[in-house]
Amino acid sequence: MALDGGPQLSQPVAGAASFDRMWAELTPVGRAAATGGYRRFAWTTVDSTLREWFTAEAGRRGLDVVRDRAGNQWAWWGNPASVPGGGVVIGSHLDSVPDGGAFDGPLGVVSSFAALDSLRAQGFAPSRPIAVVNFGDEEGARFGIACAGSRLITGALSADRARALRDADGTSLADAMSGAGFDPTQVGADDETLGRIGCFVELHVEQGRGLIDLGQPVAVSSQIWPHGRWRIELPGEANHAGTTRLVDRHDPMLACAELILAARQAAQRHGSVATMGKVSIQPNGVNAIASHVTAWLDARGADPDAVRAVVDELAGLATAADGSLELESWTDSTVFDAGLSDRVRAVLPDAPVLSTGAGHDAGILANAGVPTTMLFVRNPTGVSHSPVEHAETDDCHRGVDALAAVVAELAGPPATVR
Ligand code: HGY
Ligand code: MN
Ligand code: MN
Repeated sequence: MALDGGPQLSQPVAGAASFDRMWAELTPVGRAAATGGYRRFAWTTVDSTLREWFTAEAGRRGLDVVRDRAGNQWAWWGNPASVPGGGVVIGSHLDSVPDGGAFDGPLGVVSSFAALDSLRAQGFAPSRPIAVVNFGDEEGARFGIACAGSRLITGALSADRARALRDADGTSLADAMSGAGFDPTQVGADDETLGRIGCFVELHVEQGRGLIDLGQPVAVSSQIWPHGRWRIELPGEANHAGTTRLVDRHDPMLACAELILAARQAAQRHGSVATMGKVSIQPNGVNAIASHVTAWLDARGADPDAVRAVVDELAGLATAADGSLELESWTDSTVFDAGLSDRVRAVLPDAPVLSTGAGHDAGILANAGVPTTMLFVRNPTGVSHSPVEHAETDDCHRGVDALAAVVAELAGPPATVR
């Protein structure tokens, strides 16, 4: 179903055919037949397949692939050390949340390779190096820290803390990296890599209804809401579900239930959003009172003080239940680079400007001082982090066209007339 609105494609996007080929190749990787959702977790065999795919696509285009100190992959067209000020970087991530959608992340990486194909088909010769990046572990689905790859190279996540992170099976990030053939002893902040980035433009599927309600296929992003993750520990006392008197029970599930409801009510009152989508119950038996509950809070909002007010309320409840609430990651409000966004908007005059409540590697880089902005591609469902997430093929092609036009503007020969 082609959606109306937005610039009609003047001619078939040269990158459309390569987009469609790459998309078809990626679609089965890490997809669960039962739900149609994806499980593309960091440093797993699925992740290795995706990284090998990335390297192969770069090789098809004669791009030099390098890995940085977090294992993020950079496919360069041109030598990034050849010009002062660094190159134009596009790309996104390939990993997913549990049972995630097909587009969150991969749309940005595939569109980036296709945009380069489009430009080359038009005979474009860049005056600045261009890179396509695959940021590893953006979702933090396995080890719990979102944007781990970009946080590591910017120093927002320390190497020691990262290496010690453990997944649900107790496997450390360091061991998972080693198992995937990446040496964890080299992990750390990577100023050399950051110094190669002149600007970063991340194309991403929209994770909301902005574009569908505006009848446009592509938007430029202005900012990312402040957002964070907190871990809540609730102790209890294991006992028999049938023989233990109610008065004798210390059941942490009661406090957990109270916190889950309180998160929604506090968010409502403070004009924020919050959910607790992940809960780990020990020993997790039907006929056993839980001995311990660990729950994770995700809270966000346009106003960081309002988000903090929500978290403070929940911290009080956790403490009252003899538990704890600890910050796992926080990203300040991110306003994208005005000058870069203006240049992008000059190239895409019909594109509306949207803020987002979704976190991205673009936000981590922006907060590290890298000139950054984002493009969003229409998602007619408005749903994300779900197999329902979608983008129409025509809109994906329009996204490729838009990204190619942006790269031509940013990496093309200096305009003769400004
Ligand atoms: O959680 C987020 O907003 C992003 O999808 N990592
Ligand atoms: Mn996501
Ligand atoms: Mn994403």
